Amino acid sequence: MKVYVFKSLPPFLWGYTRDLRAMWALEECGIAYEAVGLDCGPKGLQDEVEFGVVSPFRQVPAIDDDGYVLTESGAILLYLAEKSGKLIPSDLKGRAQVYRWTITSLNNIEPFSLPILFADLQGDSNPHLQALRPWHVEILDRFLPTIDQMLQAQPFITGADFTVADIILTCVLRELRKTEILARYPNVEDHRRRCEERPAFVKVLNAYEDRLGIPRGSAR
Ligand SMILES: N[C@@H](CCC(=O)N[C@@H](CS)C(=O)NCC(=O)O)C(=O)O
Repeated sequence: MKVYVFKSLPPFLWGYTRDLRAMWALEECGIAYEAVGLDCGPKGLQDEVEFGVVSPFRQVPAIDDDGYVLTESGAILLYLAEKSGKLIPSDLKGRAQVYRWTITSLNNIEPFSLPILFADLQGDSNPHLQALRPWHVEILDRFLPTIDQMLQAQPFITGADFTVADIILTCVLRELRKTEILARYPNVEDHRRRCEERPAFVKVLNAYEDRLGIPRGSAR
């Protein structure tokens, strides 16, 4: 399977990009893959002719499974789980819980975590995002207490087992890892730490840093 990932990125994006999600899931699912590296910006994913065929919005990640092309990190992770029969239960109701919490991360949390990340990265050069930051934090402070309580009662977001919903949750919450917000949610932070300690994530993060040609630990 081919997976389209970044091979160059500006430093402020190191460790935040969504190709990490796809690579992590491929490793966890034990699917053999070839990483196709693209440069960020013109001459890379914006201008590369072949990539326009693979990804309608010219965005990373994308996969090509023997001619079957898929984009959207959430869809890719669910596909990999279904294909391998790993990181997702086999029964319909169990699978629906994985869909539910994957969508919660992408639909309830990421629309607010991402603008907070960009507000912090862009600082005073983007007063509009700065002005919205308290409101975005307030909304997350509505969702995260529930997730914190859940993760106090169970090790993973859908229950006893690690699933692709935990990969998405971890990666979305990594967008907040340098903020003040997650310190308020110790069980959420503990979940993120446990997930990031998994050998598959460590391997993928090392490979990500090597591919970008950046020092070990700089995307952590
Ligand atoms: N909803 C998409 C978003 C993909 C996305 O925004 N990818 C970013 C990298 S994390 C990208 O390729 N940005 C470059 C661009 O949009 O030009 C997903 O979850 O896969």
